[in-house]
Parts: sequence; C-alpha cells; structure tokens
Amino acid sequence: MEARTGAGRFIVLEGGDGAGKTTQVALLSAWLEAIGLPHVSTREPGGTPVGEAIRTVVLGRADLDMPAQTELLLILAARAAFVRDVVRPALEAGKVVIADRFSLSTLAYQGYGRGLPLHQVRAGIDIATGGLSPDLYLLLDLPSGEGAERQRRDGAEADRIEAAGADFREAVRNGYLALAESEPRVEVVSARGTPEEVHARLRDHLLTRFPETFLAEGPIDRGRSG
Ligand code: Z5A
Repeated sequence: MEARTGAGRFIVLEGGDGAGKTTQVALLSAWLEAIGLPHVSTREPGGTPVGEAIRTVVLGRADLDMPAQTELLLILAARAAFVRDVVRPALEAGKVVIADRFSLSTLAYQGYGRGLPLHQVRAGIDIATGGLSPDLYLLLDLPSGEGAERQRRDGAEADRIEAAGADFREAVRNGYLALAESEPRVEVVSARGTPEEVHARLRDHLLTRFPETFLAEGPIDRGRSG
C-alpha cells in the first residue's frame, strides 16, 4: 500500500515486566505497515547507540550495586539521546512513533518502585525530554505475578531490575495504576487474553482517540495537535 504522510503521533506502550509490550509493539507495527502509515518502532532504554550502551549497564550488570539515583540518571541520560535522535526527527517527518516504554516507566519504576521522590523524578524527566510527552500511553495492565509467570515460561534470565523481586513488581504495578488516575493521556488496557485480543483493544483505543491518524480511509492530519 502507498505510504500516507503527515500523521506524526507519539504512542507509548507501558506496563510491568512480561505484560506483553514487545509482542504488542510488533503487532501494532504490522498493522501500521498494512494500512500504509509511516512509523518507527523502538524501545527504552535503548533505541540509539548510546542508549543501548547504557542499557547494558543498567539492565545487563546484575552484579553492580547501584544507588537508585544512579539508575535514574543513567536511564534519563539514555532518554535525552532517544528524544533528540529518534523521537523528534520521526515526528518532524510526520511518522508515528511506537515506543516500548518512556517516562511513565521512570515514574513507576524509579519513583514508586525504588522510592525516589516523584517531584525529583519529574524534574529529571523534564531535563531529558525537553518537555516532550507522548500523545498517548497505553498501559498494559496485568497482575504482577502473571507477568512474572509469562517471563518464567520464556526461560530468560532476570535482568538487574527484574531481580528486585515480587514486592518491587507489585509496587510498580500499583504505581502505574495511581499514575493512570491522575494523567489524562494514560489509557489502562487489560493485558489478559490472547495477543490478538489485546491487539484489538489497543487498536480500538487508537482509532477512538485519533481517527484522523489511524483510520485507513480517514482524512490525514497534517500537523501535530499534541
Ligand atoms: N526501566 C526503568 O526502570 N525505568 C525506565 O524509565 C525505563 C525502563 C524506560 C526494560 O526492560 C527494563 O528497564 C524494565 C524497566 C526498566 N525492567 N525491568 N525489570 P524490557 O523493556 O527489556 O523488558 P520488560 O518490559 O521488563 O520485560 P519483557 O519480558 O520484554 O516484557 P514485555 O515486553 O512486556 O512482554 P513480551 O516480551 O511481549 O512477552 C513476555 C512473554 O509473554 C513472551 O513469552 C510472550 O510470548 C508472552 N506473551 C505476550 N503476550 C501474551 C499474551 N497475551 N498471553 C500470553 N502470553 C503472552
């Protein structure tokens, strides 16, 4: 299908470990491809060479004893490059950006999970993003034990943050739900059911919120309404 242009939107999938974000980013990407909408799909921390290097330290080095402040600042350092080199250029080119995690993760994990004061986390996020925020967060919600069970089935080794344990996971989930209550650009979506069922829910939210961008036959939005 011929590519449509001018529909820049920044959409972020969020949720606890194992909620299905990676799976859903791939399904959304395939759908956007099918309807001919230019897009970029990416993940955080990562998405740039410096971001991937930071990711190996923050997640890959389970042996490192890292203060929560160090973890926060490393993640935000990666975000500054991600915003400058991936998100802004794609939006300026009129593309849809589908990201696996962004600032809501930082509030949930470093704020609610690690216990850093939320006002400090927000101030850091502001420096890293220059105030850029997504058009919509789609929060995949799953009881934390079920996410852990999905990951166990995968057989993957826990990364440094996953190794923080069950209480940490529960604090992160509750943090996400508290944030969703106060932030209007967060939609909570059940992550239960088959991947296709979850995908249909996500698509419905996008079509309802932004029909001018996501309806295959709809008129094309030539600017960002933010
Ligand atoms: N982090 C942070 O602390 N602060 C920040 O600001 C940011 C990040 C940005 C990134 O890890 C880590 O960084 C994360 C938070 C921290 N850490 N922890 N812990 P990540 O993004 O690489 O990975 P993750 O999100 O923690 O976990 P994951 O395993 O990649 O989960 P997922 O992407 O949500 O799920 P998935 O890979 O799509 O699916 C997991 C398994 O479930 C897999 O076997 C699937 O086939 C299966 N699956 C998927 N969907 C379904 C359904 N619907 N039913 C059944 N099974 C399913």
